[in-house]
Amino acid sequence: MPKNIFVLTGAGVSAESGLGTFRDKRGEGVWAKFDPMKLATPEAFARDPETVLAFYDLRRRNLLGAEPNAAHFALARLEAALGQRGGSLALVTQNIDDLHERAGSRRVIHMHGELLKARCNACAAVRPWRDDLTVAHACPECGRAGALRPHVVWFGETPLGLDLIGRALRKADLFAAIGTSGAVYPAAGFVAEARACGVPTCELNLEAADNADLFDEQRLGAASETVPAWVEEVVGR
Ligand code: BJW
Repeated sequence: MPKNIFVLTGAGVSAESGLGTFRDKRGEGVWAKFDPMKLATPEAFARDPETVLAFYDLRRRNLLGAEPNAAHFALARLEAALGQRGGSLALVTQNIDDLHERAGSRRVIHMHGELLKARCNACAAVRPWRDDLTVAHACPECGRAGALRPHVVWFGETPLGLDLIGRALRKADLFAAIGTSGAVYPAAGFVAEARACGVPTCELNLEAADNADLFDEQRLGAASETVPAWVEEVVGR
């Protein structure tokens, strides 16, 4: 059984929990309906904070009503199994939801931030936040009003945890990407880094990702089916 596994998850792992994806080949993703440049950039937030906050309020409410699915639970089982055998799972998610944690994953790197946290643009404090967020809210830390924003990573901003991610990639002996379109960097480049280190790579996805040709193995299907089967196989190796 591989000892140190690196798993990158994307919106597809939470799709069956009712959280929408951003892109798909049928043109039904969030970014087919809404312009990301008007909702997911620091410039958009500076120009029109009400619209950006309303978009994230809606998604926060959806998230609070969602439940983890069989793919999230299987990844929590994988972490526990590797731990029992003296190995580790580096679970890096691009998702801002907390479904991995709610399924029992203990260590999750949220490289694009977390929807259930707010960050102050004035003092940089990060706080848990489950309510709607408005420009009238004052920062609980510094008291400044109008500076709170969702603790998420927008286009043009630096993803979080990149040092930890780099170390985990170099240590891995198996790399898997689950439910991600391979369209957004730097996450889409991790598979190439793993390959450069000679690590076997596996894609689990509903439809082939943009970077599908960089994977040694591909398993197409819904994450709630492919991920539990893959985990059972890996744990049994
Ligand atoms: C299923 C399924 C089921 C469905 N079962 N599967 C050219 C080259 C390199 C970089 C750039 C470039 N031009 C611009 C850039 C930079 C830019 C970028 O990559 N742009 C691209 C569009 C080209 N990147 C950035 O700006 C990033 N920052 C950065 O680069 O900083 C510089 C820097 C880098 C390194 C070091 C230091 C500095 C930041 C990116 C931030 C992305 N933010 C968002 C929004 C976050 C908040 C929010 O959620 O609103 O993150 S955009 C959105 O895309 C979100 C996602 O995390 C991200 C990735 O999406 P993901 O997860 O792949 O989802 P989808 O919807 O795309 O795909 C879903 C997949 O699931 C599909 O394949 C389906 O088939 C599948 N699926 N149902 C299994 N049931």
